[in-house]
Amino acid sequence: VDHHAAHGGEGLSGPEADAAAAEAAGALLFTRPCVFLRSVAETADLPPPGLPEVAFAGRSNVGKSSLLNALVGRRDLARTSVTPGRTRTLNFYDLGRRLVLVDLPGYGHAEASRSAIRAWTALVDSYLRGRPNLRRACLLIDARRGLMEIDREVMVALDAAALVYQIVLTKADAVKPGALAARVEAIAAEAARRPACYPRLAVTSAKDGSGLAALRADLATLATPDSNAVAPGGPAT
Ligand SMILES: Nc1nc2c(ncn2[C@@H]2O[C@H](COP(=O)(O)OP(=O)(O)OP(=O)(O)O)[C@@H](O)[C@H]2O)c(=O)[nH]1
Ligand SMILES: [Mg+2]
Repeated sequence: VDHHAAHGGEGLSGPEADAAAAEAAGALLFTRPCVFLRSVAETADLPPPGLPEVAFAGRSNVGKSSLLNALVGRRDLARTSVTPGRTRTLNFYDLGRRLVLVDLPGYGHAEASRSAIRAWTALVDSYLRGRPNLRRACLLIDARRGLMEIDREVMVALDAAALVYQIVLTKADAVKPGALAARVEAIAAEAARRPACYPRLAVTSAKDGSGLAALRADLATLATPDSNAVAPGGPAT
């Protein structure tokens, strides 16, 4: 669609202009420096609640760390691996002092021991349920597989915690467009029946960058306002 032709050369208007403005705000936020804050293996070590937080949850190997890196445009901020279960701690990253991104350890790792599963559940559960500044969980789903039983169990737990969560499909590059569209439709229908599930599905690829601008725009709405834009008592230095 040629937006300029459609609107008499006056540029975007209406929903398209809103979407473009939201993506610009998202792009601005996500180009700000992202720095590692801390790794947490025990509930007692959680940082005191401060800035709004967004957590990235999902099955082991779904692409949580890769997505986080892709969102902030860094190759190696969050550690990724071909070995499932690589991320074993909650890893906190400060994005421009406006939003904290939290990389969670994956669940559903086939080789995980019972005690490891219990430890995951206890730590992640207490974080997800007891975090007043946690604004949203991104629930990552592998586009090649779709929702699995364990994902549904997590959705039930998130619904019970009344924590808003957003489904983010990962690895969209690895699925043919027709199959991807069908998968999105099926998951959206299921998501619509979940009380705490955010209605907008994100369809992303850390590999080719698709869907990242829209997700950045969504997440930017949760950040604290830009403190450099309006500083009481004069501009920040
Ligand atoms: N094709 C494709 N592969 C991806 C994409 N994102 C991640 N991967 C691959 O998926 C594997 C797991 O990625 P990670 O980002 O480490 O996954 P994770 O969810 O953080 O894994 P854990 O920390 O073990 O729970 C790696 O081999 C990545 O290269 C993507 O968008 N497309
Ligand atoms: Mg990881």
